[in-house]
Amino acid sequence: MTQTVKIALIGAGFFARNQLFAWAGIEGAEVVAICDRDPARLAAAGEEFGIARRYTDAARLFADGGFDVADIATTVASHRMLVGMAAAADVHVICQKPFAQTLADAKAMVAAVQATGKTLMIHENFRWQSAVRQVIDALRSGAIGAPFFGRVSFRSGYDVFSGQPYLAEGERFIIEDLGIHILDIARALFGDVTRIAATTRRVNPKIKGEDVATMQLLHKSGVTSVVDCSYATKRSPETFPESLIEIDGTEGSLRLDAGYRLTIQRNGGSESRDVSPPLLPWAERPWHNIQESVQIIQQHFVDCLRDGRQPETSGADNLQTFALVEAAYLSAAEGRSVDPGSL
Ligand code: NAD
Ligand code: 89Y
Repeated sequence: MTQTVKIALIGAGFFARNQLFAWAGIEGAEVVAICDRDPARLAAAGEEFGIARRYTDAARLFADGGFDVADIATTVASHRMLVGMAAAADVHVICQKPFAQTLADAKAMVAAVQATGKTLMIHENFRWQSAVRQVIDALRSGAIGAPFFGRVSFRSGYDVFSGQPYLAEGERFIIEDLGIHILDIARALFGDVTRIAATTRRVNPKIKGEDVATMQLLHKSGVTSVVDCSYATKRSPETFPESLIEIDGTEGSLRLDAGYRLTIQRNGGSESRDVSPPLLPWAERPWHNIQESVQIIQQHFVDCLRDGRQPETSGADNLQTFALVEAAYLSAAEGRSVDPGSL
């Protein structure tokens, strides 16, 4: 594929703005149409990014066509319907996380796009944050030998509810919204999981779902990892939205500490470096870490289309991350460990 990749973005809300900025920075990609059922949001995004083709009805967007990729940036309730429409229109698909409301839906959505032969990528971007990527690369290069223990930790008191009010309203919160990313990082580091045990708590009385989750994972590789997430942690410095990582390996250990400092220790020596993400021209702190990963994952998608390969977080791959989310909720509800493969 050498010509421009034409994209239609559906859902012009809080997060889509990052996706629109990122597309504008990717050579050979162009957003040709935009859709949001909210006319005010549609107009605001259309004006800011100079997109003339605007729709309030996704069915009309697909009927008019003229694009190669549907980039779905709506909240989860509409994902199944929109992915179905994209499959029927025979276009490639990017869909935001959480991919679906149930694992059965997620499997059906993967099958629907697979039947068309088109590419489906879940916008699972945290594993693409440049600091996290440095950890993945160091581990895969054997910097600390074979890993046997890992911890991926996201603890914050940042107010995510003002930008995303729906997060306060769902029966489920932190595992489905944020833990999904952190579980995906654990998979990127240590591979797929055979058992997970989780506990959850709601600390903030103003929200419906859980805002603390502590999960222990046994990976097929033999690694045990702890994935812990909290939006109830009042501490200074506030580390939102950093994922902190520590890994023990047979030859040494590695830490990604607060402030984007990566330390690798081996043979009695210690090497530490700053792996802070760049501040892209359109980005703002503290979100710049996430914003850069949006640019990187969208570039990865375009590269995959050009090279005819599957994205790292393809729909099929994401079923494993999604199953971990479901298994974590089941484990917490029933007080037992769960094999995500059994779901
Ligand atoms: P939002 O509510 O601000 O925006 C969603 C938009 O979609 C709204 O403007 C709404 O009108 C529109 N919409 C909903 N259903 C539609 C339909 N059927 N047709 C057309 N438009 C429709 O939500 P948000 O905070 O931008 O989140 C969107 C998605 O992005 C969520 O799934 C969320 O989990 C995800 N998200 C991902 C990251 C990340 O780092 N990957 C960060 C934040 C949010
Ligand atoms: O929705 C969430 C996400 O995907 O990244 C951070 C976030 O915006 C709030 O938890």
